[in-house]
Formats: sequence, structure tokens, C-alpha cells
Amino acid sequence: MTSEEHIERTFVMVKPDGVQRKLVGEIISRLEKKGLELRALRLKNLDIETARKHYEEHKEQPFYDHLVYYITSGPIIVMAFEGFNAVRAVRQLVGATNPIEAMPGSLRGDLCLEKVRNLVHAADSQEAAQRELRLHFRSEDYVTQMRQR
Ligand code: 3AN
Repeated sequence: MTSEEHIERTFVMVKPDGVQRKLVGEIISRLEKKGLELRALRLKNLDIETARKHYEEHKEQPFYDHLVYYITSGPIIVMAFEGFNAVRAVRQLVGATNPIEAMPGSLRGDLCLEKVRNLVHAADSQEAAQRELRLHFRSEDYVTQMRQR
């Protein structure tokens, strides 16, 4: 392990289009195959207040209201994944915001077309990951690691 590699926890959400299109299994599978470990998971509807907080950094953007409307339109999956450099690793697997620019092989590059309905959200920094994990999970939602034999 180099000094740049460390175990992190990151926040990942399957957006309503991902749940509706039954891509939850595929998304989790790709993250797990990379070597990331699932530590918490919930299927839920997001209330408007939490959605507004989640997208707070975009509140001045013209697409903010639409984003909040969309993210509360149907069930989502919220997850905590753990692993080496998990924040960057997940962002690479998710791909660029605009699916047309996302690399083939990434989730957005392979599986979606639109900017708002772009399948997955993943925290873009360790600070964002901490904030989003706190917003969506309580401490008792996390599982502990497998006991060493
Ligand atoms: P990412 O999800 O790739 O980190 P952000 O954080 O820049 O992207 O934007 C958050 C969300 O806002 C995106 N996932 C996307 O759904 C939406 N979004 C970003 N840019 C636009 C845009 N120009 N028009 C419409 N929706 C956008």
C-alpha cells in the first residue's frame, strides 16, 4: 500500500431511473467486482427536504428544482461502499456526468443517455462522502466487517 492509498467509505445512490430499469443488481455487481465492499444499503423514497440537502451545492443552478423533483419521483437505493481510494474508484466506474461523454465501460457510458436520468450518484470527494453518508444513514445502518478466523 502506498501513502496515496487508503481505505475510504463513499456514498453511492442508484437514482430512480436505475431502480425503475431494474439495473440495481448490475450496478452493485460492477462495484463489487472492482473489489469495493458494501457496508450499508437501503431502498427508500427520498423526501423533498433530504433531496434539497443532498443537492444543496447545486441550489443556484437552473436545473436544481428539476433535480429535486426527479430524485424524489420514485424509489432509490442508498449505499455505503468501502475500499482503497473508494471515492475515486467509484467515480471512475460511474463515469462523466453527461452520459454521452462518459467512457464506454463506465456505468453511465454503457447504460444511460440523459444528464438528469443518469442512473447513479456518487460522492465526488471525501468531504462530500462524509456529508452524504451522514445525511442518508444512521450509525446502526452499517454492518461490521467479517470476523477474521
Ligand atoms: P455528478 O453526478 O457527475 O457528480 P454533478 O454533481 O455536477 O454531477 O451534478 C449533480 C447532478 O445534477 C447530475 N448527476 C445530474 O443529474 C444533474 N446535472 C448536472 N449538470 C446538469 C445539467 N447541465 N443539466 C441538467 N442536469 C444536470
